[in-house]
Amino acid sequence: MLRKLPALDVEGPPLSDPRQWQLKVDGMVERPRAYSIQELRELEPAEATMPFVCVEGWDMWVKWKGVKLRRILDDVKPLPGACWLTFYAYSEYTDSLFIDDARDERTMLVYGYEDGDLPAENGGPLRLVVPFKLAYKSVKWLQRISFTDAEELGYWETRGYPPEAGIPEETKMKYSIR
Ligand SMILES: Nc1nc2c(c(=O)[nH]1)N[C@H]1C(S)=C(S)[C@@H](COP(=O)(O)O)O[C@H]1N2
Ligand SMILES: [Mo]
Repeated sequence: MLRKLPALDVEGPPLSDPRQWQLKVDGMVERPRAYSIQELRELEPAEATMPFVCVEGWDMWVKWKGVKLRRILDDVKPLPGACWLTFYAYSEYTDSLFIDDARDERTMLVYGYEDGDLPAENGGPLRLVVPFKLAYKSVKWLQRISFTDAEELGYWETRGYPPEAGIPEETKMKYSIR
């Protein structure tokens, strides 16, 4: 039995109706578009139990369900020079990823958790999960992804946390994270 995932955030869940939720994908792409949660659920699903490591000193295995982010890249077709992605929550919370990390097999847009829907307190209806980076990269309540030619520092990164968000070596060993 896995431990329950804590709810840790600066803003708390939005009040908006999940059925109205949209993910917009824009910026330096050939085909900007929006997805409803239903449209994301119709794409090939991915399920994986992966480590989740918070900078505050907790880490655990979590079973997620969603779609691989690379599938979205195949749809929108990043333009040459689009090397970074910025992820926006409904709030002022943001973070960014280098495009190679966005294409990594393990990077997911998540709508399911432990065989159910992703709870609102953990970022439902939709969050990013980047299991090989510290969890502040894993933006909850994801509403927009924008492709850019430069790194845009995230909420915690403008407040002093490292933009690489590397997981400490001993924790990487514990979970065999490459
Ligand atoms: N929108 C939003 N996403 C966020 C955060 C936040 O404050 N707001 N906190 C991050 C941090 S620091 C952690 S550890 C994880 C916690 O995810 P959980 O609440 O599902 O455990 O969410 C990340 N994503
Ligand atoms: Mo965190």
